[in-house]
Amino acid sequence: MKGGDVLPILTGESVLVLGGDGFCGWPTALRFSALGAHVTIVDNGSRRALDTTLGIQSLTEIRSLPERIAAWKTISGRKITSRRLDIAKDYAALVELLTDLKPTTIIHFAEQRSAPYSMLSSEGARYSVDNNIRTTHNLLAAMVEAECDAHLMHLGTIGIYGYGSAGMQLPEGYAQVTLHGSDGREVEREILYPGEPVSIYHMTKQLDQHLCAFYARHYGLRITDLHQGIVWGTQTEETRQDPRLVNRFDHDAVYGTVVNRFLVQAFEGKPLTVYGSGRQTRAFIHIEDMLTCFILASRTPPARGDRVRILNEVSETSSINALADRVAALTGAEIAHVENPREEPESNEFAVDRKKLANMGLKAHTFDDMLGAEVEALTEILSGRRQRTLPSQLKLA
Ligand code: NAD
Ligand code: USQ
Repeated sequence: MKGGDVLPILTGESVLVLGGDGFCGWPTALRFSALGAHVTIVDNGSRRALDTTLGIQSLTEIRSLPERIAAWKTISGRKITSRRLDIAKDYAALVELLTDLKPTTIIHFAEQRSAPYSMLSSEGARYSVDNNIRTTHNLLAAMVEAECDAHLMHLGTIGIYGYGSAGMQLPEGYAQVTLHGSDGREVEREILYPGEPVSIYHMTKQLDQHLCAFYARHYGLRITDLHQGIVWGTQTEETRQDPRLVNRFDHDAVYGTVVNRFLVQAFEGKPLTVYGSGRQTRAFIHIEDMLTCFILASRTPPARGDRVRILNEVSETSSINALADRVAALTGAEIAHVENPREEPESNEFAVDRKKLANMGLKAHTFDDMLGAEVEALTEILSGRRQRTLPSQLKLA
């Protein structure tokens, strides 16, 4: 179900993409637009501002949001509208927007998403909590106030549970427990699976999950919380149609995720920086599969009165060592074990139940299927920029 297939299956839908200028949000806005939805992006530009503050930048040359949107109109003939709005701060404008727009689907990406940034300083921690909890709670409260019946898809994260699955698969949100009453009775309950986040950022996602559960239970909002793994890959069917549509690609130590970092390190002829033992195991999903998950989830919203639906959005798990080995095999890069700058368990197993999206039709791609193509895509992206940033072309070994 890619944009290239262009079946306008979403005609008549009004989709609000909060954080639609970001790495996940921009390709999502394009995919929903390509499928016929009327898309509105809300973003406050905070991520671009943080890049400036931290002295980092996307490897790809991303255009301003108005330029991106204008390019999409030229190329596809489809209109995306946008609003610059701080969802954490301008509650009244958010209520007004929901009242006027009456979206059928809201996809909420608008949060500070770097675990390292949230642990860098008290400023990073406080900003992450203030921003993330307020965007989510303002949105939920605004939906109630504006009597908005949209299906809300919130971006959560699989790491809210910590990184151990106690010899079992992490369930999709809920766990059956047996409690023992004072009279000796056994009481069966189904509870939200307990989180054990290892960063302030991941903790904000756990708090979000409780907010979503409350608003679904108490106000009948229809909510899906997608517990997403580390998204890898850069370009999608739509973003590769024109250089002005290119997605962002972070590879610095704060916002760059591990696959991107390893690929760029290989490109630069530097060793791959495996933190600590490399026996940390993480969950991953390719960016095209991420888009498919959003389409699948948007087509099957929960009913009013349902509890918050939790979907584990993960294609595979891998240790960082195994990932480094794969990148090294593809590129000939060296591997270096460096001191781990993060506070995280040095070693963990990680198994995740991901049947729900598979049952909806997700046929997930793996590193085996897609990593070689990503190396080629990156080579293509960088071919115009090599002189400025990177010394050598990646060679497929
Ligand atoms: P990103 O930083 O690229 O994009 C987030 C966007 O939200 C930015 O454009 C930012 O300006 C905007 N934003 C932040 N706070 C805002 C506010 N108060 N008002 C309006 N706009 C605001 O991040 P991303 O990688 O696209 O991640 C999107 C979401 O997906 C996040 O919630 C993140 O936690 C989640 N997620 C990402 C990954 C991943 O690997 N990238 C994995 C799992 C979950
Ligand atoms: N790592 C290295 N070397 C590096 C960079 C990272 O070994 O050069 C290791 C880290 O120590 C960590 C693992 O790779 O053990 C993953 O780190 P990451 O930066 O790729 O991803 P993470 O911090 O987990 O965060 C990312 C996104 C976040 C999302 C999360 C999904 O930034 O928004 O929520 O993935 S998850 O952690 O599965 O919940």
